[in-house]
Amino acid sequence: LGSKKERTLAMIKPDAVCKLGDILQMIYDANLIVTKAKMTKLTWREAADFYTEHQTKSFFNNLVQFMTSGPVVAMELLGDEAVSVWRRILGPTDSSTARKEASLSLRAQFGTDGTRNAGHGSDSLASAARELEFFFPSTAGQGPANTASYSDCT
Ligand code: DGI
Repeated sequence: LGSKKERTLAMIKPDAVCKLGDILQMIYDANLIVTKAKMTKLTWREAADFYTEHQTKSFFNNLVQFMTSGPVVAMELLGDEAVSVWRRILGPTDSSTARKEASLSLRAQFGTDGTRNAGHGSDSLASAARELEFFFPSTAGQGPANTASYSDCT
């Protein structure tokens, strides 16, 4: 009652994929459920497309360079207020800023700076819808069906 189940897109960036176990523990402790997961190496075009809203920014090339430097793990997380809960787990965008806070967020623990910051989380339900469709398209293409998902895991 009063709870709002949401789905959000969480992504473990190339610098933190080795910490996947620790990160899954944080997700579990926050009462979020992993309903879809995929490890993939983004092409330049895919990363640029994912971050298209930042294409005019000075840091865009560094961002895409970093995001294509190794595999990422994309997950659909389900839970009460999943969008804001996951963002809170991530912490501030810049990992150096994150480390100045009292609580050790994911970015404080596993990131390095403003570019290499360990993780991504959708910033709204609208972004979540777009970003989930990006990694887990509802219209399956070639290869194994990508629609496998727990219905709710409750
Ligand atoms: O939603 P966030 O990832 O916390 O932040 P965002 O959507 O504003 O930016 C997306 C990513 O772009 C962020 O995770 C890292 C990079 N970025 C954002 N602002 C800066 C930046 N990188 C650098 N180097 N400097 C910035 O000011």
